[in-house]
Amino acid sequence: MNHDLFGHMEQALITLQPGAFILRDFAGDCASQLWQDLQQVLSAAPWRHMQTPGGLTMSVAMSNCGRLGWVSDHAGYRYAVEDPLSGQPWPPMPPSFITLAESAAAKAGFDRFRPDACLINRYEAGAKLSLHQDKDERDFSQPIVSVSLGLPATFLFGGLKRTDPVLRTELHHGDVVVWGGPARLRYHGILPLKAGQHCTAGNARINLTFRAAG
Ligand code: MD3
Ligand code: FE
Repeated sequence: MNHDLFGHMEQALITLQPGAFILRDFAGDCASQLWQDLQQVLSAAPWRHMQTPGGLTMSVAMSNCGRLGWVSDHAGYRYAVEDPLSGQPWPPMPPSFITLAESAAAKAGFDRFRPDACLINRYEAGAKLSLHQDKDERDFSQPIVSVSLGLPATFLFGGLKRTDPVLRTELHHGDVVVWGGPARLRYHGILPLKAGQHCTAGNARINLTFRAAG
C-alpha cells in the first residue's frame, strides 16, 4: 500500500521492459468487487481444462467473459463468441472489470483500449503456463492488461524469440500489468504455482487478461 499522510494513493508505474508496465496493487482496492463479480461470471461459464491442439489437457483451468472468449481444442487456438460448454454467448464483462482494465491501460498510455475479451485463468499448486506468445488477437497495436488475484506466482518474461534470455518477476494479489508496444509479442509464461493459502482465493491464483481480440 502506498498511502501518504493525507490519504492520497500513489500508484507506482514500473517499466519492466519497454512497453511493459507493472502497476503494483492497482486492483487492491477493488479486489473484493472483482471477486464477487467473478463468481457471477463463473456461475454462467464454469472452470474447465481445455485441450491443446496436440491433445494435452492444460493444467490451468479457464473461463471467459466479454463478447469473445479464448478457446483451445483439437482444431486449434481461437476466439469464439460462444462458450463451447453451453453453446451460449460468454457472460458479459462486469462493469468493475471494464473500468479497471481501461483505467490501467490509460495509466500506461493506452487511452483508447476497449477490451472485448477477458480470459480468466486459475492456477492451483503445480499448474503452469509454458513460454508462449499471444498471437490470436487481430490488432497487436492494442495492449493486453493482466490482473493477478490470490496466491503469488513467478512470471517469466522473455524476448521475441523463444530462446532469448528470460527475466523473472513475482506477481502478487492486486498487481496489474499492461503489455503493449514492443512488449506485446514477447514470449512469457508462469512457473508451476507453489502451494499456499490466500484469504480470498484459497489455494489458487486467478489471472484476468483483458484483450481487444476482435
Ligand atoms: C506479455 N497469462 O493468458 S498474464 C495468457 O498469469 C497468459 O495467467 C499469464 O499468458 C497468467 O496468455 C500471464 C501476463 C501476460 C499476458 C499477456 C501477455 C503477459 C503478456 C502478452 C504479451 C506479453
Ligand atoms: Fe499469454
